[in-house]
Parts: sequence; structure tokens; C-alpha cells
Amino acid sequence: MHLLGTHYGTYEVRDDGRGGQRLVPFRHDPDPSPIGLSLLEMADHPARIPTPMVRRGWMEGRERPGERGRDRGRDEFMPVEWEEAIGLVAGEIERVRGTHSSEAIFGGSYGWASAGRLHHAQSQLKRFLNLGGGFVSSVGTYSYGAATVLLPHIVGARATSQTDGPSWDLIEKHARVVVSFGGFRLTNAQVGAGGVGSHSTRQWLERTVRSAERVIVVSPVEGDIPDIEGRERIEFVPIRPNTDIALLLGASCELILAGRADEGFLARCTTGYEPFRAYLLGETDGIAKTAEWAARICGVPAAKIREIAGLVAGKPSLLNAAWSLQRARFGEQPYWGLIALAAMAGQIGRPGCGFAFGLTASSSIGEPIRRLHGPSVPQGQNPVKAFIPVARITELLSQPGGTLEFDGRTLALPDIRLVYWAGGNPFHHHQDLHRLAEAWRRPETVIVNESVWTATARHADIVLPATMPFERDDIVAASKDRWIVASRKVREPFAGARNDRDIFAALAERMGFGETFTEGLGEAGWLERIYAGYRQGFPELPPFETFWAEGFAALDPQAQAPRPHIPFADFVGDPARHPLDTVSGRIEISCETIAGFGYADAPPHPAWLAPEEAAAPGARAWPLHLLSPQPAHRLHSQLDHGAVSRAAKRGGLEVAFMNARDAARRGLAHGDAAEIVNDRGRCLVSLDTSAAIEPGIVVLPTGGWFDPVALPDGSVVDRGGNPNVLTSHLGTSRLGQGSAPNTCHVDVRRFEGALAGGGRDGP
Ligand SMILES: Nc1nc2c(c(=O)[nH]1)N[C@H]1C(S)=C(S)[C@@H](COP(=O)(O)OP(=O)(O)OC[C@H]3O[C@@H](n4cnc5c(=O)[nH]c(N)nc54)[C@H](O)[C@@H]3O)O[C@H]1N2
Ligand SMILES: Nc1nc2c(c(=O)[nH]1)N[C@H]1C(S)=C(S)[C@@H](COP(=O)(O)OP(=O)(O)OC[C@H]3O[C@@H](n4cnc5c(=O)[nH]c(N)nc54)[C@H](O)[C@@H]3O)O[C@H]1N2
Ligand SMILES: [Mo]
Repeated sequence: MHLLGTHYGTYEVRDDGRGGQRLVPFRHDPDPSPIGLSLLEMADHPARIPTPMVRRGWMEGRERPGERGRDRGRDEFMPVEWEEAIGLVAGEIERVRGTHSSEAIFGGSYGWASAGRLHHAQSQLKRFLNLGGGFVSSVGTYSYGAATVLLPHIVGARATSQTDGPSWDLIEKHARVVVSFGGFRLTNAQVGAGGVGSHSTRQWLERTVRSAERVIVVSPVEGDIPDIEGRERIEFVPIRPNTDIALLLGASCELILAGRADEGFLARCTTGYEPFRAYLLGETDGIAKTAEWAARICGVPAAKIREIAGLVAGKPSLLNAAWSLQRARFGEQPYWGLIALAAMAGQIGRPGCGFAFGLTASSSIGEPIRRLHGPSVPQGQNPVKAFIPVARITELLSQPGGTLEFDGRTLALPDIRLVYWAGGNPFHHHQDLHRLAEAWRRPETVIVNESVWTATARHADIVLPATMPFERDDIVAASKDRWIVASRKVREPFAGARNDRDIFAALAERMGFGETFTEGLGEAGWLERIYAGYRQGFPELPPFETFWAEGFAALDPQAQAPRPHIPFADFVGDPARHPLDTVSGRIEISCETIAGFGYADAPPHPAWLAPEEAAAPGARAWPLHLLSPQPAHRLHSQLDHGAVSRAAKRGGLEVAFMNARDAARRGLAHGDAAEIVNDRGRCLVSLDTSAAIEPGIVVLPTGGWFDPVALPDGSVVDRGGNPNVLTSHLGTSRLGQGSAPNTCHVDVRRFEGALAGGGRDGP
């Protein structure tokens, strides 16, 4: 059987009866995702990049590196032969290293690329750059940036891993009350980084909903209650975006007032409760954080907040928060507040109870299976120590010699002359894209490996065409299910496209370290080596030849069955013998380390910080709050051209959701073409008012291809419907410096202009 492994699932390759092939879902997947079904359509799509391309202005301006980037993103491209392209790229890297240093090269190259252990573009790029002298890197993720910095201070690094929360089997069995902030956006669980063999999140969620007494979704969007069996048993509590921390503080305060805070747990397992308690009671600022106080901020009635507090403290309970809550300004606060409330309710350390982050954010979260550890391509050591928190790319490019506050440190921002990106799409993923585009013109050279003409490829100087997964052999193994997949080459590479690995091997060869890069192995040799690594960990796996012929191997489900994982159980059982790896060894309700940083945007304990932007009471200019969740019909910007994503558009436009009355007040109705606007940008969408969206909110999922077009009056509108033309570059805080797209204020209006033609495919 020939299989293809992707981040959204595993697919079988079948003859389509017309001499071609089509994909069908993997027979062992009970809940497959349609996202990948359009994958093969991209084989010779007009958006594919056929040959290496060089931007004309870059070629012609070669003598004056300082001015080279002026027309980046607006210029035309010229095809060149591979031989010449490899020479140009190798020459540029050597020139920049020689004239400046490896500290002038940014290779952070964030992005999801494709699944597959070998042909993972980012790993291959980093291996290549490391072996050649290093690069300025990035730390953290767009997904979970604030949490990754905050949680080690509060509960320790060991408990911080995204997948280390309570597992679904224990939640189903033990949690009587489940409250989820941001709900359960089940469409997100179609996806799992590195691959998915079988999707089981829906089943687990349905079982949990069946067995719990109360399941409550607190969210601005009723659609965060997914369409599952038992849906009617889930209670919806609407809340204003970015105000969950107020609800959590209100509930915590009410526990104290009702004499129900678990003083024993707090004394034994936490530190810093006293200052938090004083803050909740208003002893420090004269404002008691009662349910009434919280209700005025978050819009949830005080009685409901009191009820939630009582439920959480009175029954075995689990508090969950979507990752989206921490992708907002001051996004550290709701996560810390959630942990504080779970601690005050005495729930942490009980099986299936306490707190969790991101249940349904990805297929692997909560899966009760031990992690499938396996080897990937070794990236080597980076001799350059300079780095940025990943979402500070605009600051890095625009402020050479400047500094950046981050987690108690002051980072120096190096002077970047060359950017190399492979497997990511910053012109999809970064906030305030017009601001990024300005900063992006500063470096002397930008090199991008891509399969398709994304906005990032169009903003490069040298574009090297990369293969897609069905054009190469690979091993795909999801980290938390039973399947290891032989992902097969079923098409010859499109036109001149090459595997990233072969591109970097050619560059390394040209630069004199080809053998070090390849270790003398070709694709087949590397695949066998990677598989051998798995067999070492899982001796029940068959020999490579059998695996390759069968198309997949499954691990023994019994051997895979884990010892029940109850986070914090050892610690709570005996905090002295099993301390956490925090400074105090305990859960930090107030944190002296964070207090020591002195950041006004990240105070010493969970707190309500008033919003700065137009959301402040009385602000008029941008009255609507824009949320940009993950797209249901694609993975980020990938396959936006494919049938599955296209079918979800209307008239070629991305669909934005808003309340019907908000629309009517603006003279707009369901199905209208409209533009979402603020000071940073404008983008075109088609309006949908049929979904249950709270007033004051607009929802535009991510992933529409950034496609700015100039209108006759000189203004620019993005017809790709990418919410990041509107979002702010500001990070969560100086502590986490995470991306914060979910704090964004906009208005919606009728689009009066006229646009010629549809979206663009080529450069
Ligand atoms: N407003 C807003 N913005 C957001 C978010 C949000 O919630 N709201 N979410 C953020 C989050 S959590 C994330 S993770 C990011 C995701 O941002 P990205 O990971 O950058 O998004 P992708 O579209 O997956 O980009 C991957 C790119 O790699 C290319 N690619 C795939 N396979 C290969 C390959 O084998 N070789 C090469 N060379 N290229 C390949 C694809 O064509 C695609 O262009 O977006 C972030 N942006
Ligand atoms: N199909 C698909 N699945 C994906 C991805 C994809 O691109 N496509 N991307 C994957 C990636 S990289 C990541 S990081 C995860 C992200 O996983 P998450 O960050 O958990 O998901 P989001 O879709 O951004 O947001 C989930 C919900 O949170 C709600 N929400 C937003 N702001 C607030 C708030 O202030 N308060 C409350 N209570 N609710 C709020 C929104 O209504 C939204 O529907 O998803 C992964 N899954
Ligand atoms: Mo993400």
C-alpha cells in the first residue's frame, strides 16, 4: 500500500481510473480529515515554482548591498539555472560571513513545513547553517510563546511541555466538572505536528461530555462548542475576548469570601498565596475582585461566576484553556490565573483534574499514549548565541544594534544582512504584515526555499523551488499515536523542483563541506538510519524492508498503553520529597523571580491589566474585536489553493463571521463583500452572519494568502483576507514576548472599490 503522511493525517494513494491518482483516508483512521484530500491537486498547480528565480532589482543592484532590498516584494523575477542559483546563494552566504559574521545571518525560519522526519525543511536548513558557521536563531513558537516562558516559573519546566497535561482517559473517568475557556475547537484537532495516524480527539471529547456532570464552555464564540454527539449537554457562557482573567480572579475572590479556598493545599503546595489574596480582597489597591467587579469587565453575570467557583471547588474538576488565550496582549495572565484558581480549589494532582492547556488544540494533546520518540535529522551545534523570541522578527530586522527585554534578560539585536527561510511563511504568520514588509526590505539578501509562490517567496531575492511530500520518500511518525508511515514518492518532482535536502547538500558541496552535510548517505540511507532509530526504541517493529513494503508499521497497543499519567500527583502527595523544578519547589501563586524583573506588563501574581488599545472603555475608533482562530479547511496558509480550502471561500474571498445586528448597523448583510479595517491595514472578506457570534466581535480565521493590491486612490487592500494585515506587532509582555494576534480592534464596512481579476498564483 502506498501512503502519504501529512500533518493533517495519513492518506492512501489509489488509481483514479483515468491514469492518475487520488487520495483516500487511511483505513485505520476513524475520523479522518478532508484537508489533505486536495494535496495531489498541487502537483502541477499554476502556483508551483518551476525553476530557481532571482529578483531583477537584486541582480542589478548587486554592487550596493545597502540599497538592494528597496523593491523587495514589488519586483519581477528572472528564472536561472540551478547551477547559477547554487553559486549565487553560496556566494552570498560566504560574502556575508566574510564581511560581517555568522551573526549577520538569520536562520530562525519558523514554520510548519511538511511532516516527514527526513525532508523537514527547517531541520535541513539549520543543519546546513550550523555546519557552515552558525546563524541567529529564534526560540519558542507562535503557538505557545507566552506559556513557554511563564509556566517554568510557575509550575516548573518539567510540567510545562504542551502534551503533559492530564490525559483524556483520566479526564473521562474522574472529572465531574469541566470548564473550558475558548471551548473545544475540534477542527483544530485535525492537525498534529509531525503527522497523524488515527484521529481520536472527537471520541474522547464525546466520552468526556457523556460522563461529566457539567461541561461549560466560556468563549466569545458559541461555535467553540463543536458539533459532537452530546453537544446539547455543553453549557455556553459567552465572554468578552481577553477578559477571562477577570472571571478567574472573580471566581478566586469568591472562594475566599465563601470560606472555600483550600487553605491546606495552598499552604502545603504553593508559595506566594498571601499577596495574591490581599490583591483579590482589594487590600493592595482598594478594589475587591469580586464576582460583581469581574462581571463588569468580562460580561459574565456575577451569579454565573459564583456558580463556576462553587462547582470547581465542590467537585472533582478540570479547568482547560485554549492556547489562543495566551496569544493576546498580557496573555500570561489568564494562564497563571487558571492555575491559581485550580490550586485554590485544591484540584491539582488529582487524576484527570486540575488544569490543562489546549485540549483539542491538536490531535496529540491529552492522548493517553506514551510519546513515540524517534530520531530526526541531527541539526548540529550552533556556534552563534544570539537569538530572538520567535515573534520579534520585525524588531530584529528593523532595529539593528537595539535591545529587547525578554524573560528578565536584555537581548542585543544583531545587524541582520541575510535572511534564509525554508518551510515557513512569515508573510502569513507574523502580525502587522505591512510593518513586517518595511522591516523586511532592510537586509541585503533574502533567500527562500518554497514549493509555491507564497507571499514570502514573492518577498525574496532568490527563490529555490522545493518538492512537495508526494514527490519524495519519507518516514512520518506522529508523536502520540501508534502508526509509523512510509510516505511514498508517487510523482516525479514538478519541473525543476528539488528536495530541500538536495538543495542544501549542493550548497554544502559548493562551500566545501558536502560530505560533512550528507555523511555520505543519500535519501535511502538516511531513511534506513532514521527507521533503525525507531526500532531501537520499539523492538517490536519489523525490519525496514517489511515496513517499506507494507507501507506502515503499527506499535503494539498493549505495549503502548501508558502508566496512567497524573500530573503533579507525586508532588502533591509529598511536596518535600518530590519538589517541582521552580525556584521554591512549589507552585508559585506569586513569583519572586518575575517580581524581580520589574515589568509593569507582567506583575508578580495573576492580575487584571487594563487593555491599552481601542478596547479601553469609551474608545470609539475601532469598535469591534477581531479574533483570528485556526482555519478549519487547511493548515495555516498551506493548500489555500486546493479544492477543500477554495470550497470554503465565497466568490474567491475569505469568509469572516460577525453578529447579524452588528452587520445591519453598518448596512451590511450575510453574503456581502466587505472590508475589515483599522490603522494598520484593510482586508477584503465575504461576511457570514449566520453563526452565533457575540456582538462586538469579528472572526476571521488565518491562512488566506496575503495579496495586497493598490487601488486607484493609492490605498492598499489585501484581497487575500489575511487577518495579519490588521493585527498588532506588540508581544504579550516583556516576560513572554509571545505573539498576540487575538488583541486586535477593527471596524467593518462596505467595500466600495473595484478589483480587477481574482487572486494571484504567480510571482
Ligand atoms: N492572526 C494570527 N496569526 C497567526 C496565528 C493566529 O492564531 N492568529 N497563529 C500562529 C501560529 S500558532 C502558527 S504555528 C503560525 C503558522 O505559520 P507557518 O507555519 O509559517 O504557516 P504555514 O502556512 O504552515 O507555512 C509553512 C510553509 O512551508 C511551506 N512548505 C511546506 N512543505 C515544505 C517543504 O517541504 N519545503 C519547503 N521549502 N517549504 C515547505 C508551505 O508551502 C508553507 O508556505 O501562524 C501564526 N499566525
Ligand atoms: N485545521 C487546523 N487545525 C489547526 C491549525 C490549522 O492551521 N488548521 N493550526 C494548529 C496550530 S499551529 C495551533 S498552535 C493550534 C492552535 O490552537 P488554539 O490556539 O487553541 O486555537 P484557536 O483556533 O486559535 O482558538 C480557539 C478558540 O479560542 C477562542 N478564543 C479566542 N480568544 C479568546 C479569549 O480571549 N477568550 C476565550 N474564552 N476564548 C477565546 C476562539 O473563539 C477560538 O475559536 O491549532 C492547531 N490546529
Ligand atoms: Mo501554532
